[in-house]
Amino acid sequence: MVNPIKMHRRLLLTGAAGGLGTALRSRLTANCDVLRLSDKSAVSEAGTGEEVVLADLANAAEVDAMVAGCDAIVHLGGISVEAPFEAILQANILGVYHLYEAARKHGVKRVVFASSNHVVGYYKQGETITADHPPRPDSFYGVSKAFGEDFSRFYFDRHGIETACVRIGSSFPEPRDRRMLATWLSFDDLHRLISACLTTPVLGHSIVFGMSDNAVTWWDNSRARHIGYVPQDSSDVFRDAVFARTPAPDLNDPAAIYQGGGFVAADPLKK
Ligand code: NAI
Ligand code: 15L
Repeated sequence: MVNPIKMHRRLLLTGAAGGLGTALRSRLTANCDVLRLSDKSAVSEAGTGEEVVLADLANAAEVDAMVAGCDAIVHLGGISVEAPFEAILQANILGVYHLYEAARKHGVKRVVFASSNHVVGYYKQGETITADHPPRPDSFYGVSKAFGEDFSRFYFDRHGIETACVRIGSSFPEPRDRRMLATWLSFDDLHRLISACLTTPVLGHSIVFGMSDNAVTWWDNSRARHIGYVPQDSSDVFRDAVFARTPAPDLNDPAAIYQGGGFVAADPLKK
């Protein structure tokens, strides 16, 4: 249970029809007076304190209308897995440009950007990295999230729009495999983290790893203490069950070698 400070009049949630959008929808109404839900796909009817403005992120005019009137943005929308480059280009690269241009025009000053652990997916599972380690994307998808991180840094330096780039690990109801014991982020911790990003007095341009308080981790969040995120959940309660239902990893398999897991082998260029 999260009890966030309500600081925003109208908060935009993109990707509202997706897995995390659906999980956050009920939670984020506590963060604002009006939660504006947006997606390319249909979003179920607005309830109390909600409104729906559909938009394709690849369409600048639709994105402009989606952002108008909002005072902060939680940007989850876009392609969330590996895909052909053209599709990634439209949703994740052009989409980020359209979103930040609309934010600039409409005076939005704070964005929470759903980045991904796949920005650094080619680090090995035996390493611990911080936000200062250079990106090592493992996919076109990971490259698009690295672009979003750089683009938001540019719009912070040039236009003063603060952004938290949340490199989400694996946010699902439960960890699905042994890798996710290290990368898991509960929905409540995701909400805690986003609430912290929305309310910390000075956010600047920050990169934070989106993970719960898991005993095994590859990511060091010490560079993000100013955000004030304190995870309350842990994958550890699922550990025995995950070990019991999954085989021991083949240590020669790239999916077991690299932090990005299966994304390092998902190559849309291979026939
Ligand atoms: P999802 O695929 O369930 O949801 C993404 C939503 O974006 C979908 O509803 C889709 O319709 C919408 N979308 C796609 N292209 C669009 C476009 N051109 N215009 C407007 N909307 C569009 O993904 P999920 O799991 O909810 O993830 C949300 C965000 O968090 C994504 O940006 C993803 O990359 C990121 N993320 C999620 C992780 C997870 O573990 N669930 C891990 C790391 C990052
Ligand atoms: C992601 O970036 C994906 O959006 C999500 O579907 C998961 O696969 C997650 O990373 C992960 O690495 O487990």
